[in-house]
Amino acid sequence: MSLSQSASPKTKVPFEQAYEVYHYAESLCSQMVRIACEEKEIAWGSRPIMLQEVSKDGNNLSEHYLSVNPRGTVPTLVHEGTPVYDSFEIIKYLDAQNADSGERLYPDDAALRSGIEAWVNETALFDDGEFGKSLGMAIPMLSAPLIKHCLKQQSLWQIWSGFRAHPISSRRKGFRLLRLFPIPDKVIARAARTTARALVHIEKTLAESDDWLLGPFTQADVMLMAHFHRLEDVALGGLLTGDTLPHTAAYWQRLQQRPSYQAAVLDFHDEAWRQAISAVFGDRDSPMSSLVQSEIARHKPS
Ligand SMILES: N[C@@H](CCC(=O)N[C@@H](CS)C(=O)NCC(=O)O)C(=O)O
Repeated sequence: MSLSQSASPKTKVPFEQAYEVYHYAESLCSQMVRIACEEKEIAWGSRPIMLQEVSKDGNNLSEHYLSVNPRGTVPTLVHEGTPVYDSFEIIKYLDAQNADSGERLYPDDAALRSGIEAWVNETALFDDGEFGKSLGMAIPMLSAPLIKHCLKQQSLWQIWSGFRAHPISSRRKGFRLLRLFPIPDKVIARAARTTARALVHIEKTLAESDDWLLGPFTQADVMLMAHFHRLEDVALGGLLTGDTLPHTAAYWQRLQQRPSYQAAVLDFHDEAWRQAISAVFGDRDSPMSSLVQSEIARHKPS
């Protein structure tokens, strides 16, 4: 089974700048690609997209955007008219095309590449992946209460018709179910356990490197920067401060100090998403916080 559509033949799309990114301000995968552009010091044209699950005015399933990305997901990189899909592939593509500019995010060194690949597998959001299995497939589940809140701002009719054309059948169904029914506890609990295990793995890895995840700053750090930001959005940011995971807490501080965090993440806020965060969590910790904490305690080396 192919987890990526990057290998499919692509039709050229109109373009004005060499690099254009179709993206949604608050999407995890869009953040990853914007961070990579900043780290690579690449000038890019912004093509903002609104997601149907965030607003009734969403245009990711419009005829126009489906002609750019037939799966209707963001981000898409368009390089001189050629679309490139999947954030984790886009980052490698940007790095290969601009090897001499900015940070080397996916260096030639074979050992480093295999380390990066393992972290890409852990942190990527695969279109057809199993939700809850890895950090990349768990974080969207932890975000589900925010998406549910946004979906509830839309009428049942808007949901029904809005998602009718979603090219990914599991999402066509999933967004409608999320609008109608409570999120099953066991789904969220699995995501919380996976997140805890991944954080302990990150902590152990950092204990040996104490700089970036694999030594030099790479694609793995780009992807984690976006995930950690999302943990804050879902009121689990407390896991990244204090003494629970000290190496991870210090690493998160270092990540936030990189100019790319400001330029590619903090500078791209969307009102509907921010409003969902304050409506769902306010100033409270996530109800998942204690479960994640106890799982961390179970897996953490004493
Ligand atoms: N494999 C893709 C996943 C992209 C993806 O699922 N993006 C989300 C936002 S983070 C999206 O577009 N959601 C809209 C939808 O599924 O309708 C990637 O890595 O870029």
